[in-house]
Amino acid sequence: MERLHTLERALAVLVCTFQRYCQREGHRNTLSKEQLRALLEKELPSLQMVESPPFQLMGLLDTNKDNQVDFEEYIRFITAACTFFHDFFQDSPAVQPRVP
Ligand SMILES: [Ca+2]
Repeated sequence: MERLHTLERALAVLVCTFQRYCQREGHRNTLSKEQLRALLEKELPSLQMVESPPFQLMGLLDTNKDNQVDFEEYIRFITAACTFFHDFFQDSPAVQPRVP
């Protein structure tokens, strides 16, 4: 596989993380409340300390009220998280984060 650049890797991680948690059970293209909770606990533990609990967050993310978080709803959440991180690191030195 050709080497991915930083933003390409970041996009792949965002998409693949969503898909990995969706495909564990149930609907294969959406996140249930339990899958959202698992994703947040394992992949975004630092954000949980400042955000609402997963079940409240589910109510905010699930804009079409089908009790699932689809990819578009997930990306809206990622956009909000990126904005939070941008604001948080606004005055920090510009250093590339380490991506495993
Ligand atoms: Ca939904």
